[in-house]
Amino acid sequence: MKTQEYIALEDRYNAHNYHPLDVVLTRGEGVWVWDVEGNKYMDCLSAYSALNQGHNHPRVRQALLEQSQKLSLTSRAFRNDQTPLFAQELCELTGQEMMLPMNSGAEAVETAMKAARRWGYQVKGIPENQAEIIVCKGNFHGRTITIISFTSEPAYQEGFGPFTPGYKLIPYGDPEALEAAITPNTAAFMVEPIQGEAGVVVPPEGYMRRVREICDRHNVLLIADEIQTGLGRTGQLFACDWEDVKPDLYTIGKALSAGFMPISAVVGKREVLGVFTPGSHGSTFGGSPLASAVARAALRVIVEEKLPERSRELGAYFQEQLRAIDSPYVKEVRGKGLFIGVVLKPEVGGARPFCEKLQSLGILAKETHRDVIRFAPPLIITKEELDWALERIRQVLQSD
Ligand code: IF1
Repeated sequence: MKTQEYIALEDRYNAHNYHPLDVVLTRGEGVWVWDVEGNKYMDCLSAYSALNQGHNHPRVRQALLEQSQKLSLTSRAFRNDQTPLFAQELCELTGQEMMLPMNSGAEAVETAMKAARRWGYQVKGIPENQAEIIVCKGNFHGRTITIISFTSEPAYQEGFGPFTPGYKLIPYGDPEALEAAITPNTAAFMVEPIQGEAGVVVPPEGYMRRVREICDRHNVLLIADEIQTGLGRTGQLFACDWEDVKPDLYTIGKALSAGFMPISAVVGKREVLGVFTPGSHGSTFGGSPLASAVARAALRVIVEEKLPERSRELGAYFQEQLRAIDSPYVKEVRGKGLFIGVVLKPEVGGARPFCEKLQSLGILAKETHRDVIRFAPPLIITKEELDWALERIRQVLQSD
């Protein structure tokens, strides 16, 4: 079948909740993907950072194959010999005490918020049903009804009400606004250390450290949503590490499976995750033996292939080279490590045509918030491959 036939099928049978680039991919290896016509592209999106280890990483694939031949799923009604090792290895790697495995990122976020509310009632002593969670404008934490209840993006909410109460929105990057919003009923502050969907927005230096100190002073939990920024993407294992901040809970997902299947988790303090009792929360597939084996391999690759260090070094080079491009269209290049947004001037009229032009030159990237081209290639990328991409990015960003 040809590209247009696949697109026609998808248009007819798949709900139109996305507007993808018109490329139909059929194979991936490392930073490269191939479409059904045989064209080769560099993947500079990495499935929104779910592919930090690259497509089809051989070691993770091997773990998937081996485990799939032994035991895929038990449900958590029975125990298995993979989940405990996944839990231990994740806690040891992240320096946390306990974890709770789920599937999607949104589920990890829901889990963290349930933990925070219950902690608020049982440990902090918030009166029943009064717990508040503070979040930031421009946030992206997922698509469930509760999560879109506190989005500041009207497109994510339209037609989906009524919404879940108990949330307060404050400006991002403003510690004073956090302090002013806290009440005795505040259970948690949930924040992305760098906002992804908002267009790779890096907060002012010292923000997370100030936030940590304010949360400590008011006995408010700090939940860092590192589903996109975590697991090496920004040049540290977690973006919080840039300021030596340890949150009470991390939400992680995406690259936790190296892109093989949906795997997410909340990892954090025993005092908080300890509030869950049998029957209070769960998931059929969360922490399955298959998922656990895949996640263990995905984490090993992050550590052994030094993906955070690679992201830091290559990201600095990539950003420097992008900033050096003399472009009439670019307003700003921002980001940390290989988590980069090229912000176009508003009068340019949007990043989509630039992404289409990049596609025609063999680079897949995606616009975000109309004016930002996001570059987030797999962290296994080499300098030579980055130079290959830069040559093409220069062609697109320089005036013709
Ligand atoms: C879509 C964005 C990225 C996330 C953070 C939780 C989740 C995400 C910080 C939920 C998910 C995604 C999902 C995807 C596009 C995407 C995205 F542009 F929308 F914001 F990555 F930048 N927390 N991010 O970034 O995780 O439930 O999807 O596993 O919804 O279109 P999920």
